[in-house]
Amino acid sequence: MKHSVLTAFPQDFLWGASTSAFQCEGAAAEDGRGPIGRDLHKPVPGTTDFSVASDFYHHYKEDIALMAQMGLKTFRFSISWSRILPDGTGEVNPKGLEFYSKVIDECIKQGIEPLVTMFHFDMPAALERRGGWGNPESVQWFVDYASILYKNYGDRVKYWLTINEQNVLIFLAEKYHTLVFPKECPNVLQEIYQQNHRMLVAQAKAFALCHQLCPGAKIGPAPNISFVYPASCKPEDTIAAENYNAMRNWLYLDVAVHGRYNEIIWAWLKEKDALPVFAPGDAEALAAGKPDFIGFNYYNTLTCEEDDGSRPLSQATDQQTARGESGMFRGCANPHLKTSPFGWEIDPVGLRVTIREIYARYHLPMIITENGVGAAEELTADGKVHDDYRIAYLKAHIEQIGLAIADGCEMMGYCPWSAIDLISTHQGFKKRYGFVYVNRDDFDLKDLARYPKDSFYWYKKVIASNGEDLG
Ligand code: BGP
Repeated sequence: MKHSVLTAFPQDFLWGASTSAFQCEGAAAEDGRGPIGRDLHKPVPGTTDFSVASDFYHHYKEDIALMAQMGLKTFRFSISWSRILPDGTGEVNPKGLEFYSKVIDECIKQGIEPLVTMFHFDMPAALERRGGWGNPESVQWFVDYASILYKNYGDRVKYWLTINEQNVLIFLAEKYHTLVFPKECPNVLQEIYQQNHRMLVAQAKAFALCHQLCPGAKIGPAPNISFVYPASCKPEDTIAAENYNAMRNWLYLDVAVHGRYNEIIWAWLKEKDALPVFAPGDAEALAAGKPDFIGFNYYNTLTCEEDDGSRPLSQATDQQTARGESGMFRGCANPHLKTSPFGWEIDPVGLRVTIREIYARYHLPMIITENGVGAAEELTADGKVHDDYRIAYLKAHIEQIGLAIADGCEMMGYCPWSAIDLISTHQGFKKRYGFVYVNRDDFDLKDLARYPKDSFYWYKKVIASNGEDLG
């Protein structure tokens, strides 16, 4: 649809930016924080560990002041479960509680709405030792943790997100061990989807508890949604794309919003003898916990074709690369799209497609909780970073959000990844996303000084004009 007049961004649109605790805080062993699983494993060769990260723990005031200078209306950050509960359950760490209280207060003082993710890829090591999401008690662990957050911060935090990219945890589980597997695991697929089920139940209970303990607050999920295109108009390719969409995207949102499983995935799991087993009360919990909005991370779309068994299936190398599933779909490259320096396809129009599709399916307001481009960057001699490619990337995506709003979709906000430079999930500090350069490398901590990049000043203008001036 071509629009002759574009609808303006809503006046209360939440222009923001995102980070996550383990990727930016550092202070890994400070003030009583318990280790997370990653702290105990060797980092990917050639990349830093997570002990110092961007040292947000000690720079939070300066960082939030920079965010305020940029004009951010919201800051999406995550709380480290093991900073609040070093053992994952039981004794609360007062210093941990205090840290996030100070971060929240600082945001509010600077006129920035905190948008809090409860769990972003950082399961406490103590809980991993007890089996992680493989332990049936994990549902209650998460609910108890959520309850502590609501009771301590619910007076100030109006927007909550439950689990970051649960779908990524699931589809990378076997390859990257994003879940903990029991020693004896005869049916790996069933185990993965059983753990997935526990997370979904935990999330639904966290939705309900939020509404009970924090009246007026709003809560949503935060999956990574990559709409899947069929490689051609061959009908079988469309079936494959529907399968892939169901498995990667809709399974998570169908349960979160409607409290029931996606039928395509249910049928596939049944055929594989991998259906999750419901504990007593699970069905009721899924039906009772409802989100107020949908948060989703968007980096690109994916493309696939029919898997007719004639060629090997593509393997996912990371969260944004198309993969294959025997008899369901075979991921392939999209010849119409360019890729980022780190190999991810770039598809701004796909964001509009994704927004329209999510809205058609769920009719809830949406906030984009991550979107951005990673690049290797260097400071110039005069302390600048000329990230024109980031400006071009974000501009193209914001234009598409504007078009989706004109299409009638309800958008609450946009939080690019990331507010400041931080450590990539598996490519270290050399893959930077921030509006603010953090002066360190993978193995040289330098002075950790902050330098606004060109994109910082550009985004400031975008926000000041409420999305009218995209430069
Ligand atoms: C998302 C994660 C983030 C973030 C981002 C960029 O999947 O939620 O934590 O890291 O991707 O990915 P990467 O760091 O792998 O480049």
